[in-house]
Amino acid sequence: MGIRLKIPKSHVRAESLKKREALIDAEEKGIVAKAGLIAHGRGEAFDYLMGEVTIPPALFATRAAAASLILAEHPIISVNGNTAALVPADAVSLAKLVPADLEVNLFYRNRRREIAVKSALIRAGAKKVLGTGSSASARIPELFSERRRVDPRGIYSADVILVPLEDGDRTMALKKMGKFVITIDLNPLSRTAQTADITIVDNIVRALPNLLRAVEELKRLNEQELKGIIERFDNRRNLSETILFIRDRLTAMAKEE
Ligand code: PTJ
Repeated sequence: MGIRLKIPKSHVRAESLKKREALIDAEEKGIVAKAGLIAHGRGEAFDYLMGEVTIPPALFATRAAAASLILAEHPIISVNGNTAALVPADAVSLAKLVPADLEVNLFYRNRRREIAVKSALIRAGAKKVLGTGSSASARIPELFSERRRVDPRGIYSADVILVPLEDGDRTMALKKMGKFVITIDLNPLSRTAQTADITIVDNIVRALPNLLRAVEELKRLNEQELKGIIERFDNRRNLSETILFIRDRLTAMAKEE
């Protein structure tokens, strides 16, 4: 057991420190991979550059993602260790609202982690979780990491897949299978961000609650209106706007005394 930090409420970085503690705790329980802690650090750095807030291009992408999930015939939410540690309840609520199935999909897969991630989702209220044990019997072609193991009832046969905190290889492989891929990734330069159909460049702790709200709101629209939202969205342009937002923010900060 590592050293536990007592975080004073008044600490300027209290929220960020709490998230770190939650991830360290989840790593000890087998939910988060060791590399998940490193990945979080990279995410934090990008979050810092954006001011740790949801920026307008992220909200725009969130609406397009919500419309895509609502229109999907067989949507799946792929859950890895960091997602299960940071936002299990939001992932479960989103799955219920869309409705979509939840599937455990791990880069660093072993039986202990599969069970730990599935249990975290069940504790958060999930009734059904795909992709563990013998149910991960299908394979994503041309993918050699453990991420290739998927559930035939889930990712393998899905049309729209939400893959938060992803590695680039699987996004590319899923695209080759003809899937529509939505990702949440704080790094607008990552291969995943650049390859997905819709990239929400935001911290998953803000992005999932926003996505929930967007699905709730857009569910009232008809099919044509939802298709219009997706057609007006261009991922390349949105990523460019994100990068320009960071540039402008840094330029403004550099000019401050
Ligand atoms: O649980 P597993 O075994 O599936 O492993 C998960 C990790 C995250 C270790 C694995 O997928 C991995 O190695 O991912 P990468 O290639 O490091 O990519 C993770 C991406 O997520 C990076 O671009 C980070 O900037 C981004 N990221 C990290 N934390 C957050 C985030 N994006 C949104 N919200 C975050 N909180």
